[in-house]
Amino acid sequence: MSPVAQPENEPASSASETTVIDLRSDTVTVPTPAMRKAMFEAEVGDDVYGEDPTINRLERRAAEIFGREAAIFVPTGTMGNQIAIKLHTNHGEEIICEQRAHIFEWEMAMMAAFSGCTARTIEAPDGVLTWQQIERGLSPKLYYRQQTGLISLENTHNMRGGAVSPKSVMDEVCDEAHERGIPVHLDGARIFNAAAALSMTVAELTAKSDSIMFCLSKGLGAPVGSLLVGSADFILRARSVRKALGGGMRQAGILAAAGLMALEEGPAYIKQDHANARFLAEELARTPGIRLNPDSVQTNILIFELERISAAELTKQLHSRNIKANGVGLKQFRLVTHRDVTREQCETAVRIIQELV
Ligand code: TLP
Repeated sequence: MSPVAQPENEPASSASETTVIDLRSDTVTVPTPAMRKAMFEAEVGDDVYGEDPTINRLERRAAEIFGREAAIFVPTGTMGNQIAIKLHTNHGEEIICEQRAHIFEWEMAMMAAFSGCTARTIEAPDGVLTWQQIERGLSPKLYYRQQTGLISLENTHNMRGGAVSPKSVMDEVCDEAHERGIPVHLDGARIFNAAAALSMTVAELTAKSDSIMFCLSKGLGAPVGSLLVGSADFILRARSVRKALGGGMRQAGILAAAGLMALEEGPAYIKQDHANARFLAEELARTPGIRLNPDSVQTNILIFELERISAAELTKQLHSRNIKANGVGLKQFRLVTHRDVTREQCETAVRIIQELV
């Protein structure tokens, strides 16, 4: 196997940890002192035997919040998505998803490697995949055509600048898919951001999806962990697939304790993250050398086009000024706000980006 490169955006060794402004992702938050205390005090047991009381509490609470029968704690969003894909599909089927969906672009081709499926991608530049678009990608029900095994939605849509899909659009996709016997999975890594932007509960917003994956370790601020939510039978089967993937984590209640705090208290911080992203968007939209429609920024992610400098060069220059941020295309750049970045830090970041572009 040929070696592959390490990320070019490894922290500059000269950067002082205390002054670095990290806008690479909302995955970078560190646990709060209260989370660390909860982790320290967590009651634990062997979760493969179902005996970790903190994990059991987290799973029950997640199911309750989403109005579903059951939930399973998984180490990563990727594992949650891939378990769902495995359970919903058969080898040789197609999965319909948006062209820049995380399951297609960032999950190591696991839909093929693990579930034997190919992606039928559909481009939705605004990040909102509608039934009208999906319908064109459906396989005809003919014995000599590979079949659509699953439709996967992503809300918010990461690589489309944190775009929010409204409930009406998701509901229509689910209704039409279900009429044709096709299940719908929701990559809801940032579903709490979507719900906050729409001022509704995650249970309302996701009511018709067959399964939902959401991350504790993004906007909610936990150090580790995601949940897959669905029917009791689906989650029981998910336990076997999680074990097969090496995701049986034993005394992981120390992680679930932080996750519980993130689940209960994290949603309250999201509005602030959105306001900070809006601030960045408005400032950067009027910066020469940057192309961005500020109205497209609805949540905590901004993606904009660079007109003069490459994304790799901007990443490098920013590093030397103690700001971490990444490109998501040759000239496409992403900034993500989160709990560990303040308005003042956003102001500093804007000033430095304006100097560099
Ligand atoms: N996204 C990460 C990177 O992988 C791009 C990030 O920094 O945004 N679904 C969506 C929509 C995601 O954005 C991510 C992570 C995942 C799934 C996977 O979560 P993890 O990283 O926990 O496997």
